[in-house]
Amino acid sequence: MALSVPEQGTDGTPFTCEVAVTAAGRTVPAGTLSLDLPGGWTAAPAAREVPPLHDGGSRSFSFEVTPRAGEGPEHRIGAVLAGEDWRGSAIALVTVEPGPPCPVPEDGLTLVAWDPRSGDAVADSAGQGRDATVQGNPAYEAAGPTGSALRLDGQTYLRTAPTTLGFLRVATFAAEVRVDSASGHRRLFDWQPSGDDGSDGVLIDLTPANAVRFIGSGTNVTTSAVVPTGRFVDLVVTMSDGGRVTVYLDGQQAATAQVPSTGINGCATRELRFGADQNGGQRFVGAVDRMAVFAGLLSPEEIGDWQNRAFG
Ligand SMILES: [Ca+2]
Repeated sequence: MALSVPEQGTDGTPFTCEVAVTAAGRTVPAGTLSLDLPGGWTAAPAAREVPPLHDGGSRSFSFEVTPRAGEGPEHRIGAVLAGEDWRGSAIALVTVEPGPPCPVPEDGLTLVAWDPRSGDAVADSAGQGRDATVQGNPAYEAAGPTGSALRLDGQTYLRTAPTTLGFLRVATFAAEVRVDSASGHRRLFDWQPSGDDGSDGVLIDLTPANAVRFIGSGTNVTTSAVVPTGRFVDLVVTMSDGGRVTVYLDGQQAATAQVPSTGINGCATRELRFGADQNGGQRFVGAVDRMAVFAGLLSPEEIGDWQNRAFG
């Protein structure tokens, strides 16, 4: 018996599985041919009756198999031909890329958009309900691109109620920030347990040298993009489907880095923060005006227009 299947399958897309039965050296009596499939997979028909095959004879039987993504990529398919008191079998392997562990947001969706103006509440202009609260001192400066920037005095940061982001194959993070000094690691966006290696969630921060760092998609990369101090900078970080991280400063590409193409696992539920980690530490010092996160990859041409995309 021999099983013929494609090397690669796609979740939910049927493929043909061909089973060749050959009688070599003896007659194969009549039997029932069926497939032994991974959980959730289906075959049509479920079974086929195989007539007796005389020595030297050969016949092929086909099944339509619908695969399902599982936890790992490799799946084993078995074919079993069985009679009253005998059975023969064969196996083959099919690769099906694992599916995301939770839903992927609509491509390009604005996940959150904040424009701090006054007080301790910052509404989510994206309409996704990710409103933020100012933790610390809600003090504003008549500065920044909108003329109302939230002062981040070392005690102050933004936090949402616990929220899930979904699985992000691509993402864009954007903020108008002013860095006042360089000292230690300081958070920009944070939706990741402290100390995580990037397999759970994502964060973007500045290193002690003000270089932009990205932790997500299972890894930690410090880019060569250094944010200048003392003035507002339009900072955008994109992650492509292939794991390409690009940092733009004031609309110009400043650095690229590579992370695995796994994607950002945003499936947990935790606070989205700007300016501090999940423990309230590693606080950013300076000021911030508009911020947004997109479940999409903004192209170099679209980078300069992220504010309109987020706030209309
Ligand atoms: Ca503002």
